[in-house]
Amino acid sequence: MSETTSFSATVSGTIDNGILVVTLDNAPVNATSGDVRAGLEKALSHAESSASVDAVVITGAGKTFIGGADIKEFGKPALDPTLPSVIEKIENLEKPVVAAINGAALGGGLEVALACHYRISSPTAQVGLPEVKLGIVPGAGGTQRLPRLIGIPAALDLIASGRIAKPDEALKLGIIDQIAQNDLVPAAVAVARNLVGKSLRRTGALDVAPADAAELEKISGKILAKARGQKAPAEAVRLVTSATRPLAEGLADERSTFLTLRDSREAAALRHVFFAERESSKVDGLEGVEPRPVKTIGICGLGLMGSGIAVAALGAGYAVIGLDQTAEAAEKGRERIIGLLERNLSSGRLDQAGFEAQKARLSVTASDADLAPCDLVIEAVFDDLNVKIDLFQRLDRVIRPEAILATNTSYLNPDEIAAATAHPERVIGMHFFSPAHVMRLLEVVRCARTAPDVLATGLAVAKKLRKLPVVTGVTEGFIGNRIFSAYRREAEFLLEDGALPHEIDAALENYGFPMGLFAVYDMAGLEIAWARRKRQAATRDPAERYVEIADTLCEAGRLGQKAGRGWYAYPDGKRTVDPEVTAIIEAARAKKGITPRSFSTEEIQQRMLQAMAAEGEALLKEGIAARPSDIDLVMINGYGFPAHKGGPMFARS
Ligand code: T1G
Repeated sequence: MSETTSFSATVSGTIDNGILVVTLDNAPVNATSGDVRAGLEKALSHAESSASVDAVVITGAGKTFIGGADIKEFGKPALDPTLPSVIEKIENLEKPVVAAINGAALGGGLEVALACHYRISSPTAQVGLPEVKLGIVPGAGGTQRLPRLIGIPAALDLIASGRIAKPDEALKLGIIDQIAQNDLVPAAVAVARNLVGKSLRRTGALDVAPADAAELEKISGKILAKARGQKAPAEAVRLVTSATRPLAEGLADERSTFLTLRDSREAAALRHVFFAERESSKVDGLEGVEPRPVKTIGICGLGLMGSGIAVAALGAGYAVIGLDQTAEAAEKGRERIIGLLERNLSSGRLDQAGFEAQKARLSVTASDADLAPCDLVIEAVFDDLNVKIDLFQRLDRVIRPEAILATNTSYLNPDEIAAATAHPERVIGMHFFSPAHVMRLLEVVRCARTAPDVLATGLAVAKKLRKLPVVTGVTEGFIGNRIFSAYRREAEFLLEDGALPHEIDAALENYGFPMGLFAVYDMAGLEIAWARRKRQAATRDPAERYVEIADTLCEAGRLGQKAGRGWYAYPDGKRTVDPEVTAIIEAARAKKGITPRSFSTEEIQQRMLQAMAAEGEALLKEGIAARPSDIDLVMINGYGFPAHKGGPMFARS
C-alpha cells in the first residue's frame, strides 16, 4: 500500500497495486459537502490520467459510507462541482469504479454508489433515498438510475416512502451486487482488479424494465393517498414512472424539480424537524454529566401503558421485572406483554431467537421486594396521587439508593410525588404516549429536585428505547397536553362563536392532521376531560370564558364513540354529524347571547394555530420548554401535527 494522497481536506487516496482506494472522511456522516465533492472530482481526474491507476474503490471513513448531501448547505449558494457532475464523472470514467459501502449510503450517498460500476457492501450497511422525508426528491440521479437497476415498481416503493433497505433486501433487489463477508475494502479491491479491462456496466445506460401499468397505478395511488397533500412524494412518483425517457432528459427534470422543492416551505419545515430531532436530547448543563448505568428496569402496573413500556424496554435489550397488585394481575400482565411480543414475531419485526431472548428477560411479580435489583423503576399505575405516592414510598424501602424512580403520570404533579419520597433527587417523569411500544415521543419531566445525572439517565434510556425524548418542566399536562387543552379550548370557543364540530375537524384535516379534534375527542372519550373540569370547577376564575357545551354533552350521556354518541353520532359505527349536538351548541350560544357567524377553513386554521403557538410561547417564557423546536416535536409526534408544516412554532414564523 503506497502513501496517502490528500485530494482535499476530507478526501484521500492510497494505491493498492494499481487500485486507487478513495476514502471520504467528513465527520459525522461523510455528507457530500463542497470539499468532499471537490476532493472526489480531483481523485477521479487523477485516476483517469495516471497510468499507475487501473481502477478505483470509493469508501467512507467511520461507520457511514455517505449520509447524503450536506443538508446544512441547503439554502446557501451551490459550490461547484455539483454532486450530479461528480456522479456523471464516476459513471463515465473509462476505468472501473467500485463502491465499498461500509455503512449508511443514503440520498446523495446512494446516488454516488449507483453511478459506480459495481457495489459491494458490508453486512451492516443500509441504503436508501430518504429525500421525500425532507420534502425534496433525489437530486443527483436517484429517480433515474434506481429504476434502471431494480425496475420502476421497486424504485417507486423505496423513493416515495424514503425507507431504508438492509443489505439482504438491497442484494435481492439488485441495488448492490455483493455483501462482503470479511474485510470490505480488500474485497472491493479484488472486485475492482477483476473488472480491469472488462466492459463496464454503466447504470445510466441500462434500459428500464417495462412495468405493468395497472400495478404502477395501484402503487402510485397508495403513495399519493398517504402523502396527504405533500408535494415531494407526488413529484417522486412522476419522475420515477417517467424514467423510461432518455437519461439526460430525466436527469434535467429531476434536478430542476429538486431545486424547486429544496427551496419550498415544506422542505424548510421538514429540515427544521430533522435538526430539531437531533437537538432535543441536548440539554444545557448536562454536558459531561454521566448517566447512571441501567440494565434492569422495573415496571409497576402492567396494564395497556405498562405492558407497552415493557415491550419497548425488552426490545431495547433491558431485563424487565413487572410488578402488579396480585399474582394473577401480574400473570395477566405477563400474558399481555408476551402477546405483544408474539405480534412482533408474526409481523417479522422480531425473529424467533429475538422473541425467545426477550421473553427470557421478562419476569413478573406481585412482591415489591422482587424489584430490588432494578436500576430504574417506571410506574404506570392508576393516575391517582395517593396511589403513586404510596407505591414510591414502598419502593424507597426496596430499591438501591442509586436506583431511579420514574413516574409516567400525564396530569399529576411529579414534584408532589417526589416530595413524598425519601430521595426526591432520584425521581423523574417519563411520560410515554400510548401505545408505548409504538409511539416514539417521550416527555422526560425534569422535576424541581431531579439530579442532573438522573435527568441524563432518563435521556440515555429514552435513546436506547429508540424514543424521541423532549425535556419538559413541571406544569399541568407538561408540553403536549397543555397545548392540546389550549387548542381544544379555542375549538370550543369557535363552537360558541358559530362554527360546528365537523367544520373545525374538516379544517384541521385540510391542514394535514390525520383526524379532526372532535373526532379524536370522541375516540378518546369525553369523561376524563369532564372529570378534570369538574375537579377544577371550584377554583376556576369566573371571569375566564368557560364553554359548557362539552359538560352538557356528558350530562346527556354523550361520552364519545364507545357510548355510541359524543360530538358526533355513530349509527352502525359511522361518524355522523348529529343535529342534536348542533341544537345543544345553538342553545349554548343563545344562553350567552352570542350571535353566531360562519368561519372559513383558513380562519379556523389560523385561530387554532394561534392558540397552539400562544401556549407554546407561554411554555417557553415559564421555562417549561427549552426551545420552540421541542414544542414542534411534541405536537408532531404526539398529536398528529403534520410534520411537513414543521409544528406550531415553526408554522407561525
Ligand atoms: N447533512 C448534514 N448533517 C447531517 C446529515 C446530512 N445529510 N445527516 C446527519 N447529519 C448530522 C446530524 O444533524 C447530527 O448532527 C449528526 O450528523 C449525526 O446525525 C442530492 C439532496 C446518516 C443514518 O436524509 O439519516 O442527499 O446533532 O444523530 O444516528 O439527492 O444522520 O451531531 O450536530 O442522525 O448515526 C439525504 C440523513 C440528504 C440522511 C446517521 N440524506 N441522516 O445516523 O447520526 S438530501 C438523509 C441520517 C440528499 C441528494 C439529496 C442519519 C444517519 P449533530 P445522527 P446517526
